[in-house]
Amino acid sequence: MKNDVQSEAFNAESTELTDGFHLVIDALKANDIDTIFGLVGIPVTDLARLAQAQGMRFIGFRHEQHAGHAAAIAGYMTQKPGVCLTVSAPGFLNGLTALANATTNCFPMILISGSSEREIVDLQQGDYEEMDQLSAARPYAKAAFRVLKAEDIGVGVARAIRAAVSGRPGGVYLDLPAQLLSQALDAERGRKSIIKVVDPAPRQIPAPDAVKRALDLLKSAKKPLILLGKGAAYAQADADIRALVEKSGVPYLPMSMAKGLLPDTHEQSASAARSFVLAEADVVLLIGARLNWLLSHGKGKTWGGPKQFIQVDIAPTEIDSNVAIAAPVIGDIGSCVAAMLAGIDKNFGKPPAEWINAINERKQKNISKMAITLAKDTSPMNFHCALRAIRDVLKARPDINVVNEGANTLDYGRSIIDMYQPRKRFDCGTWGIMGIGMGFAIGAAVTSGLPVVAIEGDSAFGFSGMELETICRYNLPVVSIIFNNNGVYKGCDPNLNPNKQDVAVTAFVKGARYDKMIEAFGGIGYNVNSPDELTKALTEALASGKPALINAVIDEDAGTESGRLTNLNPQSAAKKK
Ligand code: ADP
Ligand code: TPW
Repeated sequence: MKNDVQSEAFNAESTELTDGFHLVIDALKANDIDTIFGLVGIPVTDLARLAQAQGMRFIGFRHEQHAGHAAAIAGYMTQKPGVCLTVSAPGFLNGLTALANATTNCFPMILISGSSEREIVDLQQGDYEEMDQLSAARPYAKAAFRVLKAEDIGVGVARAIRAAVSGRPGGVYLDLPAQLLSQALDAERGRKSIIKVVDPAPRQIPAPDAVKRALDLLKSAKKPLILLGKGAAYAQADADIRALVEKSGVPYLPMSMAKGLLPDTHEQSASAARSFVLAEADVVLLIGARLNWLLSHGKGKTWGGPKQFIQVDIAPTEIDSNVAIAAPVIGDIGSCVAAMLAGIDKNFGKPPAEWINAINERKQKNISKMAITLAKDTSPMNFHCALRAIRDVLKARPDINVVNEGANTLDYGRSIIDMYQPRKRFDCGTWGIMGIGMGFAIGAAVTSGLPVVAIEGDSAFGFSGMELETICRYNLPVVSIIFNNNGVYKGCDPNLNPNKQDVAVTAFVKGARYDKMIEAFGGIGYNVNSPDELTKALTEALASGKPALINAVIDEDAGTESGRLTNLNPQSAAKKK
């Protein structure tokens, strides 16, 4: 009988071989991952070629950060990790921002980067694009793995998928050294090493006593409120969430990316009375929303009088992270909401009429006031009339994905543009990051096959503007609308330099024509100065189904510094004290 070493050598000579490149693609495909967002170079060009040859889509970007954002938003939309592929060191670092943003926002994605020779990196002998990428990724990722042997690729990909989507979703880094990719392996052994992950995000059923405690508290409330976060949108428990809201009769507020989980026009939406309900509510049920800065950490003036919180979340350590949570319900949102829904029968009752009437009164007052502001056309346009024009066009197309970033453009956009379907609004999220625009737009268009309207501040757009070429190359139905007010926040700040050297720190070139940028790549450009022109351009661009960019000229004095976050600027905060 031959010993193992002899049989290994014999097999290698006589049987079919595979290699690291093939095994990575096989492992991704075995787990139904059909798209890679990335940017090629040593050592991953052949990996991308092979992916394409094997029937996967490879969407090539001009900068890795945007490929990473595309992967992250694909993960958020589908509950399958979006995959981003980069080269080593600089390419990896460019992608790392997106990975960190995905982790912060609880989006599942996997950043796969090629890396240089381990022996040289560890001895710091100066390899091409040398970097200890695994150590660099670890603090910014939910998990980070390196695979050194071709036969471990199946395990590496399986662990990355599980880490990305189970529990609280997040970003995972997978380090693939160049040597691994070219390592040969007996094909049969390779095939056997691939793992098809079974139940990657197992349900986590809440404890019945936790559900009862939550329902008892909700039932006892005189002024209950439900707050839906993007975790609730991610969970894809749309029908049960709607039923919970409707059967309980409790008014609700959607966080930015949870808009559309129930249509913004729903009669129980308290969005138009947001400050009022946050200050007045006595019991607040949080579903997939954290009490972070976006909710003033659950305390202070925003939250007014005393209140008790019920929090539904998959992450037990989220509870009590800012204020005491009276009734935590830990589990996946689908299971938690279903369990709560089962406890809401006709004995549960409805919230007191005084509470509902008080909210409706506020809503009507605020809506009428806002209608007057929105109806006013200004020349040049302000944020309100430009957004009204967009809102009215999008009303007829509830299937359209909306990307939104900037300061004023984001803050006004969030409140003026209504959403009607879940997981259609993608924005700066938990970090308030600029630069998600074109990456999210491409990710959303590729993933959904539906049009995208990206509503962008001119500064925000600048972070990812070169991806217009990517949009045109893949002929994606993305219409970017640039709110061009000549600068960051505003375009009319004075230059404070005593010698009048340079322009103001917030200023850009005046009268820039962003529409010309897309024309350079064969897309359609529009330059608009009025709401009517904007309506016409957007309608025409959407009808064409082609890549388009609308340069919307906005009054350079219309915005405020930092949009609605003025109070977070150190100087303004100091002045207030
Ligand atoms: P928002 O910014 O909309 O307020 P956050 O990102 O702050 O939302 O909160 C999302 C929360 O949802 C996170 O705490 C996360 O743990 C939770 N989450 C995400 N997916 C699920 C899920 N499937 N089940 C339960 N909780 C989830
Ligand atoms: C990665 C800081 C917050 S908002 C903003 C910047 C630069 C742009 C605001 O101007 P814009 O919008 O887009 O023209 P508008 O509507 O007010 O005219 N770098 C990163 N992220 C953030 N958040 C910043 C800088 C910032």
